[in-house]
Amino acid sequence: MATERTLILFKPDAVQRRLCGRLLTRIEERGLKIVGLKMLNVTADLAREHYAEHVEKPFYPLLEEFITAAPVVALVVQGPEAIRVMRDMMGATNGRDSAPGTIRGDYGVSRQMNLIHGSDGPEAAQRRFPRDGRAAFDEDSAIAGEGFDLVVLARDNGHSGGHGIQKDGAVSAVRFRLKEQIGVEDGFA
Ligand code: D4T
Repeated sequence: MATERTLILFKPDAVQRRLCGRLLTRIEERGLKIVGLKMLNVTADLAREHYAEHVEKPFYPLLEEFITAAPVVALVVQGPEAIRVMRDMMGATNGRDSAPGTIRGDYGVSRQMNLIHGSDGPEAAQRRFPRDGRAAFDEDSAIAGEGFDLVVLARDNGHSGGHGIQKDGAVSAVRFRLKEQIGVEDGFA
């Protein structure tokens, strides 16, 4: 039984719907340990890196628009087989296919606005928090609570207002689509 670390994102819809506390609670109550946490804006560059396997797919432009349009909460979660345990807790990609009791199955019916991301394997976990100079989630620094700003600062190219709130236009775009798709207003207005 391996102790693992996995990168989890609470996506913009989870943040805007004020679900972060509930999601953190579920993770902690399961017995997993949060070893780092940061709110950040995902830039277009970071989105392309994060979703490298999807960049050429037809749904990617909308996915990038969604994931970059408002803040996410990124966390590193540690525990026994944490990658698989988190994936099981998240449920199927499409909220409509997710079993009740899973995060996506309990809180959503959307495929794109599916609340949460979790690394799907050690390779993805590694790639998605790389260990080069701009790594945010280096294992040792995560434990120490250091390093979390690095990827954000390196990638924060003036896109945000400095506190994780993006330009009005981008937020409005997500607000509109959230309201249209799940009937929930933006939380940062
Ligand atoms: P992530 O990567 O966000 O944890 O989600 P999954 O691992 O469960 O699902 P994925 O990689 O197949 O998809 C990534 C992301 O793209 C969105 N998506 C997916 C979308 O908007 N339209 C689509 O047709 C598909 C397949 C949802 C999750």
